[in-house]
Amino acid sequence: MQTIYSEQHKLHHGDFELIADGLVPVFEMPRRAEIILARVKAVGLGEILAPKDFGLEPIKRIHSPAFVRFLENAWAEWAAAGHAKHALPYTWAVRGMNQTREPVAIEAKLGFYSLDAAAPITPTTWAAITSSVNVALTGAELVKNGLSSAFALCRPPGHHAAADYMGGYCFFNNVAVAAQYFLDNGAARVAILDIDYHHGNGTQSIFYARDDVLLVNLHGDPSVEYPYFLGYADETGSGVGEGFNINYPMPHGISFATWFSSLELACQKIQAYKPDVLLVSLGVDTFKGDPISKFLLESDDYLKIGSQIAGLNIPTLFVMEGGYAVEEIGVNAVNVLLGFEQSS
Ligand code: OKP
Ligand code: ZN
Repeated sequence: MQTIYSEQHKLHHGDFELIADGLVPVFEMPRRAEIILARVKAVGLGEILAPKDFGLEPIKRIHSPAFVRFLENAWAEWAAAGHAKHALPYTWAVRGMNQTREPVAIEAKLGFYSLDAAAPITPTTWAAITSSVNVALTGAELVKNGLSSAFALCRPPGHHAAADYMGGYCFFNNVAVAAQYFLDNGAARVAILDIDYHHGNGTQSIFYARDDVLLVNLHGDPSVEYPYFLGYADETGSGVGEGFNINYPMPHGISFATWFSSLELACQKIQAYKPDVLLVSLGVDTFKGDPISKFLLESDDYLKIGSQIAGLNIPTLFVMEGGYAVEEIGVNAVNVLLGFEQSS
């Protein structure tokens, strides 16, 4: 399997994120991608390719022009306002406040275009987030042109980002942009399987009213787990999209066997949909050693996940999302790919 990777990811390295304990050093760091790349090389997974530059048009098929403009200019506006530390939001428009009028002050724009304070913007974040989308799109192009699989080693991740908001370490929704690219280049139906520990709220909100994308999410129960405000089982899609969004929320501490039975159900739904292509939002924060998650998967379990996905026999693009047990992230992520290859 070929891997698409760009060194540009290193240009995004926030200093702090806000969690329950206050401002803490970011969990989503450059070393994550470096460890995965090292493991790809160590096992000889396949060729490693640099991304092509697809420009902003494919991004604007998913993200609003105003949001794209905000991200492009955010650091310059933040610096012009006299701030030197990395930009984080701190005020949000909740029920009853104006959620549609873009404010002028950059401090307010940050809240207007975000879900939380876990996506710091640095002077070079823009270069990293555009390269991450290009990594996903390059993988999509390879699969569109006939490869049976590819691994987009994206960083920063994307599945919490919606059409017009960032959050949860995510800025552009890499997997959603890649899914749209397939649809714009000949695919009639695509499926997205999101196995990151956290619900992919951004991907869900982007495709919620559509029937050309089947989205299946396996994740921690949002009543007790981030992102808290989306990801329940009764969210099944709207309008023509009714039935094309499927959530499998699971409680903290569940066994791999229970988790895997949800994966089997997910695969049945995907099989029945008969997609032209499958995209996997590949998070390995389901690992027992993950510092911010509460599932208990072990490294060998990831081989079985890859094997199960290979059983679908659909051209597959893996798109990297989360995983914060940094020293083990390479083994865990690449085990999914090895399990896939061994069963393909
Ligand atoms: C991104 B991805 C945990 C606080 C959560 C944000 C988590 C973003 C996860 N105590 N902060 O889905 O891996
Ligand atoms: Zn996650």
